[in-house]
Amino acid sequence: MAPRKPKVIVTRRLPDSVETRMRELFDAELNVSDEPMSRKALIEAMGRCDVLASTITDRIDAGLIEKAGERLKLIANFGAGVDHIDVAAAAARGILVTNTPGVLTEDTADLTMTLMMVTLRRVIEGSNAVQSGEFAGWAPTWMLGRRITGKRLGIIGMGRIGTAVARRAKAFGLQIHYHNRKPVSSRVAEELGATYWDSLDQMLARMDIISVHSPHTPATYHLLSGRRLKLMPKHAILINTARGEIIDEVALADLLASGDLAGAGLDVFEQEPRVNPKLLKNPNAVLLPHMGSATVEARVEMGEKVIINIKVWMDGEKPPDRVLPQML
Ligand code: 8YV
Repeated sequence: MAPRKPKVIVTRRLPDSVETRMRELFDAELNVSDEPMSRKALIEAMGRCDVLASTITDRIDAGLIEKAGERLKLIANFGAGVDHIDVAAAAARGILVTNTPGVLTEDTADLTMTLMMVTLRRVIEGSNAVQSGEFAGWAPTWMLGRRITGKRLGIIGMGRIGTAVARRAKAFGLQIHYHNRKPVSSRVAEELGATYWDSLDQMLARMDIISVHSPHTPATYHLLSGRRLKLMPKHAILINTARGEIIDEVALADLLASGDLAGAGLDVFEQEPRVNPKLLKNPNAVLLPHMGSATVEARVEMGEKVIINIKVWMDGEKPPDRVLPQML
């Protein structure tokens, strides 16, 4: 039986309205400083709470779960991706894991389109040119990017976010292609005019833009390996708003540096917050600090989902957003 007011330790600062509600409903301990928790601090927290409200900056591996106290029954993650949590180890210890899917879909899809357009149309370079006083007047052959309409977009991972990107991209006149574990329903395929590729290699070799939307799991780690990245045409660009680990970042940086790939728009990196120095120096790389879900609305709704998951668990029911090992 869950305690009447469970001890909930919140590992990072969350929106004010979320934190206030958490204090009303739970015995909530907030992180006022917003400093990411060290491993030591996490062990200490997991030793004395009923619920840990975690974020992506907490690496909750099997070793940490092994040290968790008897009280810990729920890890209610603020975020959809749970690759920073060993879900199988948690399940083996009887600890539930929940996440916050759905509420960040549209915002992440918007940022994906932004990256696509900013990369193809050289928006950052153009803006920097004006701000640095380099703009000497319009010229017919200066600052030329590539047209978006009519290009082929290959989406890797056609879940909620991949599909939301496809809908937007279709409106921009892109041809939709995708690689997924299985084809989408015929209704969705028809709506999007989408072409399914069971071979990722085949799709990569034929697209103008590739956008990554699969979760990071052992099966998708370096899915875009050096070998696969080399299959992409030289003029193509690569967009990633999913997880850095899905792409071999060193290989990508090398291909961009040698001009064997035209550009990349990246919101996520393999070893955040560290970014490959070769990428930092490359004008064809548009780099953002993991802000796919960074809207006021998404972050509040993510917090509300965390609260609902804890509350439902507290009431003795199954929380709606359970993540089970077999789902990964
Ligand atoms: C979140 C994300 O901001 O939800 C996810 O999986 O990648 C981000 O949009 C982050 O994970 C919060 O923990």
